[in-house]
Amino acid sequence: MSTIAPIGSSVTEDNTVLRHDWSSPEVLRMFQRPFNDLLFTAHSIHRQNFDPNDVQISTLLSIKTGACPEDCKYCPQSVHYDTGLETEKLLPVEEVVAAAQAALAKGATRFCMGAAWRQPTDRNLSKVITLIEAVRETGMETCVTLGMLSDAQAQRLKTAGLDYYNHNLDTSQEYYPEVVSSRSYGDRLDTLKNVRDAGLNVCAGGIVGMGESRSDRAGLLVELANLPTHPQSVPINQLVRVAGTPMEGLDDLDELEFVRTIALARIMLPKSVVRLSAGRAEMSDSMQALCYFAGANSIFYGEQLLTTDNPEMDSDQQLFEQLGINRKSSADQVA
Ligand code: SAM
Ligand code: DTB
Ligand code: SF4
Repeated sequence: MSTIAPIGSSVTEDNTVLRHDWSSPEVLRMFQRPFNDLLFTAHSIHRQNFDPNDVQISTLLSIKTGACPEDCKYCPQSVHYDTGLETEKLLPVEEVVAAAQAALAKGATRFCMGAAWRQPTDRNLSKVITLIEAVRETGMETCVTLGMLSDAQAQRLKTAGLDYYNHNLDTSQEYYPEVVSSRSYGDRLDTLKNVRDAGLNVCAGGIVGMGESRSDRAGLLVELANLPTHPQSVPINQLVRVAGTPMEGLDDLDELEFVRTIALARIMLPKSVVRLSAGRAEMSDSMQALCYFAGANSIFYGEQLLTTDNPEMDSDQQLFEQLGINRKSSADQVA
């Protein structure tokens, strides 16, 4: 018997109710639940929707580095901050394909290419399309993150066979102006609409540990879950505090608060793949294990993210063995 969707929600083929009517006060109340209760709920939902021992592996490559005109206060690639980063023009196709083949050999199923642009020009988009087509030939899934996109640009990427487009909301609407002034939250939502309407899979998440409040973390998750469809992939980044950025001196975020954020992402976005993204190099094994229990089921694998360090591949492999985690061989993780 099929379930009828309550107002403000949709129902999947297996009768899972996906809500799009969350409110921040409701989510804040969940944030405040006893830790064990919150994790039990999140893990139960995780088990209903995924194999709890599978983790999907993506690898990142910065295909155009630094000199970005935007002023995102967390980002080492902004032209506004002196982080000592060496800028690099768009990489040639041979270099990108070699990196994709190496990632495939190490067990990654998706190759994500990031460019430090506000928005690609149509000429640069053509060059990125050449890269996407070449990476697809390796058999890997492709993801790109290039900044804002018009509807026509999103369509071009879809036609080229791109699988995922990453575009993060980063934080709540209210806190966003504290983080970025060179674009608006509305700009981010417009690009996500263009990506969704083109039929691309959406990868959208945010960053925690930027000095935001718990209610901002709740607000970010509300924005993501109340989109017309849940993003297929949800990266939750912990701020990497890079010297030279305005956020370099911020305090540590409490570890358990980060785990709570993952648990809420799992509860509110039950069918989405939740990626434990930037910041893992500073997380203990036990914190990462708690994140996997709370519902994280994807990571970036490889010694570098875009410009900053990620854990050594050997230590990730060792942790996976200790926890009995399998690398998922395809993006289809449904139990
Ligand atoms: N320029 C494009 C854009 O902003 O959409 C794509 C590249 S940008 C580097 C991709 C994402 O990386 C950002 O949206 C942000 O969420 C994340 N990011 C950048 N710097 C970070 C940092 N220091 N710590 C954690 N996440 C970061
Ligand atoms: C995402 O949410 N995190 C990744 C990916 N999407 C593009 C980027 C993390 C960047 C961390 C800082 C750096 O290495 O430059
Ligand atoms: Fe540019 Fe993206 Fe970094 Fe912002 S996050 S400065 S848009 S590369």
